[in-house]
Amino acid sequence: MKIMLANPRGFCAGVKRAILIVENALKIYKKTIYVNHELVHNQHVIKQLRKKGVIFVENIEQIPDGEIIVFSAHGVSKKTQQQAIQKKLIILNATCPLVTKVHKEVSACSKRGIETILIGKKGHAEVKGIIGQYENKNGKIHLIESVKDIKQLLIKNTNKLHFVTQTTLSITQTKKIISVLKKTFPQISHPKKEDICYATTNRQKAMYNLSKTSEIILVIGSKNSSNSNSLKELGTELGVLTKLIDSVSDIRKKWIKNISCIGITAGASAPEILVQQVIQYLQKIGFSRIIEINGTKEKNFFNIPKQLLINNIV
Ligand code: 0CN
Ligand code: SF4
Repeated sequence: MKIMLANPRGFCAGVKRAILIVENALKIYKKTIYVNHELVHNQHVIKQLRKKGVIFVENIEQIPDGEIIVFSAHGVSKKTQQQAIQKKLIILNATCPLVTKVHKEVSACSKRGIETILIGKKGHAEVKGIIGQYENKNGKIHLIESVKDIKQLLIKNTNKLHFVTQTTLSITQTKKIISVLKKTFPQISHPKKEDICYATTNRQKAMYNLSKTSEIILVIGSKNSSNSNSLKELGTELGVLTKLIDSVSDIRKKWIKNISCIGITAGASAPEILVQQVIQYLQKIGFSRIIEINGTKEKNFFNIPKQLLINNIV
């Protein structure tokens, strides 16, 4: 009985950077660090940071004036940023640079009054932050989640229209939406480089190889993690029973009964230790062979703000 391990899997550069920002801030400031929203969407990471004294809030009004706030990897609206400034909070921005790229696009459209369509998941923190970059009252940002939402769109000037996407969506689903969007609005402009990020893309590519041999795929990631859900959806689309699990304790024996090959991957916010715990459990019950599948090598790295460098070593 064997285990197939996806590559790449787990932490992306944006998540590593966000965690390092908080950990270094704890060491440097030696006081309570507040984070707006969950720093990254992973229960294990959040639990570990809580143990170190980090306080997570959904509304920055909950933070006393003058304290330290970290903006989560998913980014915040301009309004939230303003509120933080008004409260004289010390702002440490852990927004992933690839989310900031989308913010800049939307902000530019807003300034030029170009109506913008955002493909994304309603209510998701990143989506709220992106929508919150569009402040022009004479223009509008429209959120669509699916092809059927396109029909409902009321666009003032279809010649001045742009689209962007959330960074962690399913590539296949998003392609379908974009193709209908382009047919419906032939003049629509779009980003030069795709908004779906490299980490989302590479982890989804790795699912294809994993699905070839696996009878079941375990995706390690939390329920509110968009990129982890995209992996789960893709596995299911590829015809493999795919389960999203937070940790080893979520595995049900009935899923793996009579199974000889289990695929394992992890979302961009899931730490490798959770993968290793799953492997250890499976090894104990007879999955003795581990095969690491080759995949795209990731060299992406994002710097942290200078004031958070410790001994100038990141
Ligand atoms: O799981 P994450 O924290 O976030 P989503 O996939 O839900 O967006 O992973 C990091 C991604 C970002 C931003
Ligand atoms: Fe950045 Fe992509 Fe990671 Fe999100 S999943 S933090 S956009 S690199």
